[in-house]
Amino acid sequence: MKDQLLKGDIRALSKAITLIESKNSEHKKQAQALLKDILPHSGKSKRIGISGVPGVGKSTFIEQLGLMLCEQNLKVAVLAVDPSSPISGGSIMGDKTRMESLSRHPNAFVRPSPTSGALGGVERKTRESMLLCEAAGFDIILVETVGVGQSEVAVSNMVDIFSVMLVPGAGDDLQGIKKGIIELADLLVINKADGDQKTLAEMAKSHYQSALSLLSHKDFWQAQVLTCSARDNIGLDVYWKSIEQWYQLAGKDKLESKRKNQAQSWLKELLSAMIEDELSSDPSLKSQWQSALSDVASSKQTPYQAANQLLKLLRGQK
Ligand SMILES: Nc1nc2c(ncn2[C@@H]2O[C@H](COP(=O)(O)OP(=O)(O)OP(=O)(O)O)[C@@H](O)[C@H]2O)c(=O)[nH]1
Ligand SMILES: [Mg+2]
Repeated sequence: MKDQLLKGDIRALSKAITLIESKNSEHKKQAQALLKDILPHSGKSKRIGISGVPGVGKSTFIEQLGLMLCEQNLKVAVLAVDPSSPISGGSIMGDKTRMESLSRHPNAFVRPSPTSGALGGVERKTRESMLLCEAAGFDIILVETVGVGQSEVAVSNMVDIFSVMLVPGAGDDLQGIKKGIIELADLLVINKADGDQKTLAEMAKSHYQSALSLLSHKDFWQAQVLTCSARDNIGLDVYWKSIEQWYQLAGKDKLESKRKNQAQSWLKELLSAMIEDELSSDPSLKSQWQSALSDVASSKQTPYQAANQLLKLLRGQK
């Protein structure tokens, strides 16, 4: 599968992503072995995140942008992080993530969000799928996520550039978005700047520009505000110019150091999630994990004391 994948075979890529998403332990092993093999061939793409509340126009935007880039002979992969909870059922982004014209383009690969699992699991699968797409020779990876808190933070930690899409006139413009999300954004894109909404979009743009000017500069890049109409395909070229400008300003060194930091924080997050998983699922540790949880809840132990004890247990297990 590796050789086919490196040649850019889309079927091999699809199969490899299916392996990564599988719950079967044999598949999991195969997936990790494959990832290890292809890792040296990853890292060559531009990684772009696009988030925004449901209905803001993310899929329309990504489809138009994707088609524009495919026409320039670039290979574009689209991945999605849909944090729908298995409890509420169904996906938030639904069928609209299919992007039919883009999917049919020979230079494009569109993969919907993994359907199950907690955000952590979906996040891991998306990160790993991204590596596979890179090994398969995709120049650009677009990651769509719906604007509901956690998933935005997760996506901003796996991409080079994080864009947040907004629509004009959604109540008080500055309340339409949490400050935290503005801080994550490298690009704010006000979509649906067409028809009656055009003036509102320009007003929103200056609101956001002044809001952003109150925030401190990010290293080498000051977040930009753009308007566009994904429906009418207006402003997408300007958006892409900003992306290219970002890569130019970042240069090889800053890009590498950003990705290094992301990989290291991902390792740290994974490690603590795996430790928790081990404690809560291992039959011989489970009961101590449960008592630690109740002890800290009833103030019988401090979390520090409980963590120390659990760590001792884990060490003893070796
Ligand atoms: N007027 C106008 N409508 C748009 C524009 N972009 C998208 N829409 C419409 O807005 C609706 C939602 O578009 P989507 O692209 O599905 O939005 P989304 O953000 O992907 O939505 P979710 O995947 O559900 O989170 C659709 O009816 C689009 O036709 C635009 O630029 N202008
Ligand atoms: Mg969508």
